[in-house]
Amino acid sequence: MSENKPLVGILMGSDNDYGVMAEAAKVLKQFGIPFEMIVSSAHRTPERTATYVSAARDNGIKVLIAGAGAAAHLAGVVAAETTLPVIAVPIDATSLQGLDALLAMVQMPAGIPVATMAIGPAGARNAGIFAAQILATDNIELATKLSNFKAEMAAGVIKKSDKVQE
Ligand code: RP5
Repeated sequence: MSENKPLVGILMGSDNDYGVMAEAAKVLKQFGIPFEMIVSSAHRTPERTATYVSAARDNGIKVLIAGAGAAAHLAGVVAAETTLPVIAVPIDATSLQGLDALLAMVQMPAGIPVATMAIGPAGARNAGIFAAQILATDNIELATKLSNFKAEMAAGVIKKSDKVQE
């Protein structure tokens, strides 16, 4: 994997989404996956979004992650412009606590799929892991890193279980 050429593009609808979407970035860094992040809104900057996404494949991007809150149509708009896999992260940005974004993302009509994660930081983290899993389908080195990650997670659970029995 080249360290410089981004394989994952992370879009977020507002700079206010950064705190959550940084979790996806952290995971990608952990797995040594090059990525880029941009703020681009489906409704405030529609042309910027379309331009970035429609060029993404030619620019070497393999997976797109879109995080947004409120009436969160960003992931759907992104998916409309590309045949790359799109992972959606609903963000808690309104008094509906992310349920609005979750429903907007998960209820895509037939023909334009997006893979919708959980609301908030856990969803962003899972988006990073899911992107890594997509990239690992033809990358044995990355697949090994993911196996080790799962083994470490399991060991952590067992260690905590031992503690509660003490
Ligand atoms: C969405 O609206 C963004 O993704 C953000 O989560 C939400 C609110 O945006 P700001 O008003 O905080 O910029 O487009």
